[in-house]
Amino acid sequence: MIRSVAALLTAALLSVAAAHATVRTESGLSESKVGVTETYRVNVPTEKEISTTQIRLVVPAGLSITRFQVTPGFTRTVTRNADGLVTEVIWKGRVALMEYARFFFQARNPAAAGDLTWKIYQTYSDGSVAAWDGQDPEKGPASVVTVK
Ligand SMILES: [Cu+2]
Repeated sequence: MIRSVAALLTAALLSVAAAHATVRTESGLSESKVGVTETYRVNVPTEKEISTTQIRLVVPAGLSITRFQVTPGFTRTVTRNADGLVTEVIWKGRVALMEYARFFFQARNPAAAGDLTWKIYQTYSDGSVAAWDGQDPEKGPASVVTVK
C-alpha cells in the first residue's frame, strides 16, 4: 500500500518534470527535413502555483518564420534582423495553474542539415523567469529539432 502510493507520487512528480516548455513539430517530433516548410508547436505548461504571463522564444539562426497561427487571448511581438527574418517572438497573456498554452507557426527550414536549438524564457506573474535555454541542462533544457 505504502509502496504503491510512493510509486504514484513518483509517477506524478516525473510527469510534472517532463512537462517542460518545448518546441516540437506540429505532430510532436524532434526532427524535420531540410528546406521544407514545417509547422512548429511551442508548448508551455505553467509549473508553479501562479500564472505564466509571458513567453519569449529565441528563433534559431537559418530558420525563416513565414506565418503564425492566431492564438486567442495572447498578444505577439516579433523582432526581426536586417534580413527581415524573425529572430525573437514574445507572447503575452495568461497561462494559469493546471493549464498549458500552445503556439503554432510555419517556418522554412534551413537548406543545410543540422540541429535547431530553441530557447524559451517563461515569465511568471511574480517576475520570476524559467529559462529553457540549456544553461542548466538538468533544470532547463533547450529544445532541439534535428533537420535532416
Ligand atoms: Cu517542466
